[in-house]
Amino acid sequence: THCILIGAPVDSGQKRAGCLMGPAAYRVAGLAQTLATLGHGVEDRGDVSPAPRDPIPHANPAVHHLAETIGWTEALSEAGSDAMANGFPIFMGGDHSLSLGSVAGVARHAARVGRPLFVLWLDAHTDFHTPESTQSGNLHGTPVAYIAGRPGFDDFPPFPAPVPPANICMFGIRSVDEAEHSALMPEEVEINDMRVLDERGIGAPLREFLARVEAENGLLHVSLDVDFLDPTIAPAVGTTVPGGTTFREAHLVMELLHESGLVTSLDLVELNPFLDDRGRTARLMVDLVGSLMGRKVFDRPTRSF
Ligand code: DIR
Ligand code: MN
Ligand code: MN
Ligand code: MN
Repeated sequence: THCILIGAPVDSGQKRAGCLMGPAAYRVAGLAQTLATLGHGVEDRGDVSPAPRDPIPHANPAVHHLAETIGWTEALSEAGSDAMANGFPIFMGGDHSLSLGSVAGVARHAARVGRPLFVLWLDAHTDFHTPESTQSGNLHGTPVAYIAGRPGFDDFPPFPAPVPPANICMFGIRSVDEAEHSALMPEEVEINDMRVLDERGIGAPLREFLARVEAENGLLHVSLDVDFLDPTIAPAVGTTVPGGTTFREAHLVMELLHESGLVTSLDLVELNPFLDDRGRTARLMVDLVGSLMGRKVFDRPTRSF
């Protein structure tokens, strides 16, 4: 696989400074070397840097950094769409507002090649707010709503070919705001919250989703938020929520994704290296990418999902 690293040092989607150091931390933790060792080509396109813009006010006074976030969305959509034409983009964040742009770019490519897009959202949160419904005003809580084509993003470029909610699957969910909950209830988004993982394990529901992606010849974008992981193994994130996935659950997800051969793009988001403990969260994220891209202990038949 030709891996294209795209630095997205986005820090404007939330209020705790530090995510802008994420791309540097992934480089220091050896992301490129990990991919090369697995036999992949690696092209680091450096960090995206949108032009500065004048502030835009919003009817919801809590919303902050709206213009800056729109700038990132446009720049990352362009970078993502270009990279999809040449290889496998890995967006190194940056907070989760970067996915407004990364997934928009991937969706433009999917429309271009005439294939349906599926999105796997690995997160403690559903990120289903609109700029109107968010109480924190943190736009990192909004990308899934944008991707699904919810109204309320009038200041943003229209999302290209919105992803049908039934093509969006979430794992790790354990923190949902009331407005997100009521907006999600009537939608067909597949929400595997932590209770589902407790009852069924993570492998069975993931296999079911992958079978749907394969049956429809879909492209699959994976968005991995650090807070998907339990804070005891991944402390470097501003929004820790107890009761997250374990080391082995997370690696199993990545191994099954590799065996499926279906993943076509990846976001690594919300790493705040300023909060890390001797780089261990950055290293864990890089190791998870290693599993996603084919590292294994013993060979198993591929397509065993
Ligand atoms: C919360 C937190 N739902 C908000 N969202 C986070 O501020 O909208 N997403 N942390 O990753
Ligand atoms: Mn272009
Ligand atoms: Mn998130
Ligand atoms: Mn989260």
